[in-house]
Amino acid sequence: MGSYQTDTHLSPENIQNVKNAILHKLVFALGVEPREASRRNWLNAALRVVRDLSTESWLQTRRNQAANTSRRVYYLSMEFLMGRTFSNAMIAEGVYELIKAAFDELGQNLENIINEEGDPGLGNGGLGRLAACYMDSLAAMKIPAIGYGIRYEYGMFRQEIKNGEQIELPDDWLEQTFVWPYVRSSKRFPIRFGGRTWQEGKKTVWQPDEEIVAQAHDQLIPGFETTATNSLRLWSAHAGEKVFGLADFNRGDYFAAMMQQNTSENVSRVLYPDDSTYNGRELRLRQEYFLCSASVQDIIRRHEQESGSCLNLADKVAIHLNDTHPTLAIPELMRILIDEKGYSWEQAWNTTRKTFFYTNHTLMSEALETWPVEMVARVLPRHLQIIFEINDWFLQEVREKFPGDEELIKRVSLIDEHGDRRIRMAWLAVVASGKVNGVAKIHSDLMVESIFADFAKIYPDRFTNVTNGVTPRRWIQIANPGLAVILDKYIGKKWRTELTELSKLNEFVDDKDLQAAISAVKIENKRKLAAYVEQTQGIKLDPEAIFDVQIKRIHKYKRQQLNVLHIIAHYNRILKNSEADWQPRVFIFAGKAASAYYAAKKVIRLINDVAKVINSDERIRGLIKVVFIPNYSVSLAQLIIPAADVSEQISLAGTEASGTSNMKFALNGALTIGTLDGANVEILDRVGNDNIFIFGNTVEQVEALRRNGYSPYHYFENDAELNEAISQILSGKFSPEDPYRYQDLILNSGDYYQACADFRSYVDAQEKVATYFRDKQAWTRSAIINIANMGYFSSDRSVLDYARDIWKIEPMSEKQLDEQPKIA
Ligand code: GL4
Repeated sequence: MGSYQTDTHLSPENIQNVKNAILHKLVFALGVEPREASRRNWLNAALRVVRDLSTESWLQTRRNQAANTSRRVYYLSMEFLMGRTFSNAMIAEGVYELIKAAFDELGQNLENIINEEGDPGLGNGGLGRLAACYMDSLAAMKIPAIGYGIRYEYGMFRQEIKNGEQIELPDDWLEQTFVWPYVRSSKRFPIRFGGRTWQEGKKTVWQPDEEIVAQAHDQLIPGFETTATNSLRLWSAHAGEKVFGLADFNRGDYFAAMMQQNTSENVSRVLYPDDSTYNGRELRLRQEYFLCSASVQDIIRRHEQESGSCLNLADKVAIHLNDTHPTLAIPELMRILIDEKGYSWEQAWNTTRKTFFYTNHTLMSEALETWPVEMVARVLPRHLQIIFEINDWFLQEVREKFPGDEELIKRVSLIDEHGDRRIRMAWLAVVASGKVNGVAKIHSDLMVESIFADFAKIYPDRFTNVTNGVTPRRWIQIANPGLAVILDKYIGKKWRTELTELSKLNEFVDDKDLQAAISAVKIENKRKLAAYVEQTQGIKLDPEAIFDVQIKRIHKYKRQQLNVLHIIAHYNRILKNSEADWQPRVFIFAGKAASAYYAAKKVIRLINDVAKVINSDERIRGLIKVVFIPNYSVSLAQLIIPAADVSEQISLAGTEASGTSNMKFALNGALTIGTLDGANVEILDRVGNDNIFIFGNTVEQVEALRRNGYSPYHYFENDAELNEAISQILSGKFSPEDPYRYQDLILNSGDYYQACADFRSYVDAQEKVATYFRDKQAWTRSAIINIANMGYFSSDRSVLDYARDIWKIEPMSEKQLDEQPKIA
């Protein structure tokens, strides 16, 4: 133990100890004098103090896991959107109040210090944030797990809005020294590319022509109220000796040699800023292989060290693929087992198939990764051979099961032979995985009916569902401390690790004190958000108005354009009857558009153009405010979600695999307006029809419309309000300086996501929202029902489902975590 206590007992002695510890780090770790310390210095000093606490548990956990040789899961993901670490670590270690007290005595405000921390954007959106919630839950649930990802030098771009348009700027997050991770200089692995292969007898030899080095950076993942502390290991790319083109050096061309170093380090330079669209560039392939090769080498090294050999790998190791991005781990494991460990092909394949598990996160065809055979032949020639061999084995199996069905063979072959030959990565992931899951009930059902229908016939037991979840530590305790206090009072403190405890609130839905407390906290959160918006954008918001929020990636299928159409229709209604008693409304948007996604960027511009016209129209007396909050991030989500009254989850049915912000909003007492899509369906099941606003066509209706030749013009011609709103956009009402700006937006682009078809039912649902909101008591009662019934959507439940049904891993007991003698 360090020199201070870890319990939250706020004795003067404990506070003094923590104060001393912070001062000690400030002076001796950072070399800064207290009187000249900036907020960031204080943050870094305190982060170090908390890291010391976590480090002790971390080392202890590793030793106990190793001694137990327990089965572990390795979670491979190209994205981890972790959010800030400081508050999370403080609450996990139980020292939040102590540190706050210490800072009070040091004359510093803890909240300001917390807000000083950067927010590493090493992910795009839901998929990356899910990985982060799972890391938190795996530790809290004491499941032995290590996350593997890439330490991008530049994360998701920083978004600015200039003249209504998105501008992308580099996010130089490493510029601010980030003291949380440990650099593990001894954990380096060579990553090889290119070259050629040949046979030496039965053995295949691969001679690569390029080698770079993967260097490990470990972030501690402290489990909440347990000593269990897992790791997230992120790899950075470095020039290996071999790429210092010797020839260049010998010629005395230092500069050319160093340039090559730059190229190899490109691999971990920047995150691809695209959510759910596959990008076929070679650098992305290299990034994916870089993650896979470094992680698999590390997994094997650890396994050999703990078990003495490589033999029982599949008994001890589960490797989880977060979407297809890390699928190259499959041929990489095969390669190492066969070429380096001397396994036979059959042995290697049997081990591999028992080791991997795969989650599919989207059905959108444009997201399905397929790599050109030609490119893989060039970059990873040995892996291509292995993939071909897996394909031969697999197609043989299919031919035996379904003799004579050559059409089936073509459809399921790992190689798509249409046009240039391509490897279908999702097919490879399915063939090599013990289990394949979708992320919400409806998505998992559609998955086996659509993209994986053939595979579901071949491997009927392989497919399953694990509905996504979110961590209550970050999404209630940290984001909404006011709500946490209320919950503690009414249902006790256990909800933090047993979220189904929330159902106890169902007893109190009519309790006037609870209702008053819940609405007071909501108003308080709305004030906080309003202050931020006023300070950053100069727009004043009325906290009594409905805060209606759509925050997520900007994408046509998520239909921000439908939201805008309603806003315009609502604006028109007010103008036509301005004396009526309208409910004031604030419409809040945030989210980034992929930098190459033209239509999505146009939607951002439309939102801002509409905001400009409506916000400055005095005739509507501030009854509508439209706000686009730039540079959406995890930290902004923590500010915005607790302040929402209405959660917009309006994707076209069948397109949003699950969604996770829908869960966070409902958990924080917002009412959902949503389609029967993704996890909305399961939220409806739990809160009941009276406490959610469901609208729009079902998956079946959407498909029927598609089959019968959907046309947006039909709706445009038959719905006067829709007609008016679209006509205003098209005629330049919101862009008078450039009236043709939105010509290609809604009608002319064919409205693939059927916004026009759902417009009427959406507007009607929005009417119901406004009317219901006037009945404050009924609204708050519904909000409480939402909170009370969100217990299922904890990521603790999700990871326990994975551990039990997919990975077959037992959580460790506190006793097991404490077996090995302490280090210090
Ligand atoms: C996503 C889905 O779009 C989203 O619905 C889901 O909640 C998330 C996590 O499972 O995964 N798939 C991709 S790709 N990006 C996502 O955010």
